[in-house]
Amino acid sequence: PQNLIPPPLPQPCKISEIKHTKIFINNEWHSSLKGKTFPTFNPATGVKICEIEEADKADVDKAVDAAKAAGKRGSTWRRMDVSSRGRLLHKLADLLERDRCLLATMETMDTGKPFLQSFFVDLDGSIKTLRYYAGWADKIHGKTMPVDDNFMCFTKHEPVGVCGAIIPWNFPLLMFMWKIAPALCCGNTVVIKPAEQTPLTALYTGALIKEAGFPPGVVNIVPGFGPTAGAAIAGHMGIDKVAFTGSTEVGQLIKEAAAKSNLKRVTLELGGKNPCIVFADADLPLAVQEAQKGAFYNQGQCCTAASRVFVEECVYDEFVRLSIASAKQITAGDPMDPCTSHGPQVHHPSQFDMILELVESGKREGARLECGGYALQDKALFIQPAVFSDVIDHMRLAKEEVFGPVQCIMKFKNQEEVIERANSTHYGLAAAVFTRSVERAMRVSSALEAGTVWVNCYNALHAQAPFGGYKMSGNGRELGEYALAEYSEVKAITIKLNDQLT
Ligand code: TXE
Repeated sequence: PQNLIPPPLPQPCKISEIKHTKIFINNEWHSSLKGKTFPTFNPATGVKICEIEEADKADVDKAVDAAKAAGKRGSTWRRMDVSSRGRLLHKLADLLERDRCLLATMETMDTGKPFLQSFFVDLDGSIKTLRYYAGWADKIHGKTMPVDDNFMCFTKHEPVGVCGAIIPWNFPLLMFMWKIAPALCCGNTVVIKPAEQTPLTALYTGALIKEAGFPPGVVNIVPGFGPTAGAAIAGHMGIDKVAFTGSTEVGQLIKEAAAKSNLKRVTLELGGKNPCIVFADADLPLAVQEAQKGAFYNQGQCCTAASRVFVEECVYDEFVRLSIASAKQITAGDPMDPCTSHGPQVHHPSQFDMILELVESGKREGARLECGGYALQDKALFIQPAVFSDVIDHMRLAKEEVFGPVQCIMKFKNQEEVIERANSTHYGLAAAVFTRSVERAMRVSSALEAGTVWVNCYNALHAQAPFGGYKMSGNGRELGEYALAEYSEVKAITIKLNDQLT
């Protein structure tokens, strides 16, 4: 009907000044104890946005003291009604909705991701994660167990205590929420370190946490570097659990530091080399579109990136042809422009160089670069999306996480062979299957060694569904009901009775 005019697209806001650049402890803004700062840059222009106060070990100690005090027995936070805890998480979600445009603009400024993606994906996911866990706050039940003899036994789920979190730069605000929302809904307190490349939205959220009414010390934010502030969290004797998202190498360091300090609980969400399998009976245009979304979304900087696309022999040439045509239509541009779908890589020079290096390695090793794969000269950190065909399993491109806009297409002959090849990696985060056969979809998704399998879709993530990796892609699960177990201790209380309960 004529009167159904679509609403206008959201537009970025003007941000003239970044107000929150300090360390957030006890709902207050603190300067770095060592007096150090570090810059954050806009990757679309290469221009410095501002200086951030740098947290180091002593600042982390201060934050842990605050978190411990906020979570101790008898504190306001521990005495708070569970339904009020849920209300606070909803209130924080309300404030994110109020400041959605500003937060999306800030996220785009700091990461380079296209504004509409920040607005519709990162902000939407952040708000939904908060609301999902807000709903859980008063539903974290124990059980009653029938036990032998004259006893009664029940379990109580209690907070773990101070939860440390170390997050990456690809989805700064969303990863912040994936960590704090389940931690808070289970009654924990938090010390969280944003990535040094992208601290802005985390710090802005500090102001919202205070405005929402969380008691001081419940959430503390320590911007800083990995080997200093990050390592201080992983090895801290006063932190009871650490949740990490980042590289597999650093994940190993975190687990080692946790083991060598106080055996704190560890959850890890690490890298992936995710297979995306396209059978000849698939809806081919859909498979092309989704596989490419999987490869290029967020400039390829996704742990779930579809970095090994296996295509059945008889549709291989057609799939490659359609993928090239689709990739060539992408024009990288100003991420603030709502029409842009592909922005620059995050300001992380070693990552940028590594992507181009892997493209070179692919050419050297005999893969066929069909299009893209070069830095756009006149622009800061832009890379034209690349499509490689004829990629063979032993090539670096097929084995290493590229973390950039590079699609690698490989050929397979039959189902057993492709399952074997898809699983022959140390990673096991995500996988996808494209087929019209339900039988095949079930068989292949059962055989794949991955924490998530998508059927006829890609990157379909929901706050309600668990997310995490098999093998070296991680330990534990985030999101969904499963995450609650990672943020709770279970206490069994056994009561001696005079007689058996009948
Ligand atoms: O990651 P790091 P980098 C993968 C991806 C990418 C590679 C390297 O393959 O190419 O990792 O990226 C903190 N103790 N992913 O070097 O270093 C760091 O400050 C404690 C996958 O940027 O792992 C940041 O906050 N913490 C990924 C966080 O770890 C340390 C997302 C991630 O940085 C530390 C990002 C230390 N010793 C990269 N060293 C995903 N799973 O989504 C660093 N850190």
